[in-house]
Amino acid sequence: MMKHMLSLYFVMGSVDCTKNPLVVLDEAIEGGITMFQFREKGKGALTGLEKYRLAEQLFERCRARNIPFIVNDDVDLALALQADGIHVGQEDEAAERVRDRIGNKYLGVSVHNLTEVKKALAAHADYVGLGPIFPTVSKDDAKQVCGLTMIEHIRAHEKHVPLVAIGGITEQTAEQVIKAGADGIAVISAICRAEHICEQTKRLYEIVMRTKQEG
Ligand code: 3NM
Repeated sequence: MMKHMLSLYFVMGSVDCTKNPLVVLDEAIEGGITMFQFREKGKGALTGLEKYRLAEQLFERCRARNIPFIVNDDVDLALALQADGIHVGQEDEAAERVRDRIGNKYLGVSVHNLTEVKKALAAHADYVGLGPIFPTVSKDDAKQVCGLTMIEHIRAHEKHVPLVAIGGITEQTAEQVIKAGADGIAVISAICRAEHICEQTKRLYEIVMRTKQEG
């Protein structure tokens, strides 16, 4: 179930969009995304009521199409909206504490190595997000690139952990990422920066699903 939802995980905030985020999400949903994360971060990001209003509208769209809606690094917002889950990084609120606060909502944790995967699992994370696999233009404070070998390394030691890969993943690299052992790809720019978002999303979905079936 979780491994299916991670297949094509779209991450986005208003800063990532060159047109109305609601339209971007509609097109991405039409194209076949399997999960969505609201990540309102970076220079010019909305805050306070504006952030809340946008989250509410994006959530509404996901709910109508049965797409799990995850909030990045804002437990209060996730709880206020009754979102489906929360995603936290290593520098955000500690995963154990977040788990206590959210009960059985989905909990995702960003990781960069096997030690962090084991810690996330101990905190009862539902999935881990590993990155950046490749160089990314979408995260100013991204860590050093970990490459496909880190996916293989983690998969070799944690056979069953639901794992989504993130960072610089494109139509050209999605297949390698799944073959290395990821259950899915999480992308910002591969969808946000596409000229035709729906068609691009369909292509990504097809690559991921075909490669997962082959494996
Ligand atoms: N987290 P794009 S990399 C949000 O390494 C995020 O944990 C990362 O955007 C991590 O698909 C990243 O445009 C940005 O590279 C992903």
